[in-house]
Amino acid sequence: MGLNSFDAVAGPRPQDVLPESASVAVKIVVVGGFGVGKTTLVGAVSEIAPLTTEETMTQAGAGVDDLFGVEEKSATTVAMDFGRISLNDRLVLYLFGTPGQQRFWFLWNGLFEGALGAVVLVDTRRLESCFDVLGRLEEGGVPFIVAVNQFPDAPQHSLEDIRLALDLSPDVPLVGADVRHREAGRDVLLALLRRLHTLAQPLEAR
Ligand SMILES: Nc1nc2c(ncn2[C@@H]2O[C@H](COP(=O)(O)OP(=O)(O)O)[C@@H](O)[C@H]2O)c(=O)[nH]1
Ligand SMILES: [Mg+2]
Repeated sequence: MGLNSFDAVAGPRPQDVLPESASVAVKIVVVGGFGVGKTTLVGAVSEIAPLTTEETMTQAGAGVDDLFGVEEKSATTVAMDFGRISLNDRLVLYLFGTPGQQRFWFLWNGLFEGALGAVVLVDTRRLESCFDVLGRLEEGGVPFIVAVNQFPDAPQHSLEDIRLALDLSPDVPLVGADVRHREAGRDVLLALLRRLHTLAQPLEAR
């Protein structure tokens, strides 16, 4: 099965067809609390029309989903986001964004299967919303980086303070980004790839 078989999802537009040279496909998962910008990140970087399962939040979510700071948000991802980005002629990333709300955690089963790494998005207004996610990644041994999605009205903290607040180990990369912008989103993904590359080296060479 060639890599292009994935394109059945998006249809046969010319830009959807991968170059013949594409030979490495990597699965990356984008996780984080509610409203941190997962769908935005996948949409900003994806070169295929991102597949997103947004559903208007129902009363069922009222009082359960923490809307603090994202009051205008009326849709939430119930299944996941899917996108694709070719980082160069050979390397293609498949992005899977998944909801951070606990009630959707059954979707996590299998999501990390075959995933090389994860991007954890955080919002400084609700840092605690990623604690569970970080715990699950650590438990599962999935390599990850943390990207702080800076919202204009969010408190400005130094990355060092955020690292302390999240109790991140010093070797986990922590970057700032405005994931609405393609370049910023791409830089986040590149930071994860650098991390994966480092982890692939023998300890003494890191
Ligand atoms: N100002 C600002 N707004 C953002 C940013 N990223 C996402 N948003 C907005 O925040 C809301 C939630 O983002 P969304 O991607 O749906 O969050 P998700 O629940 O993690 O998928 C949307 O209205 C986005 O337009 C950002 O970097 N800056
Ligand atoms: Mg979403």
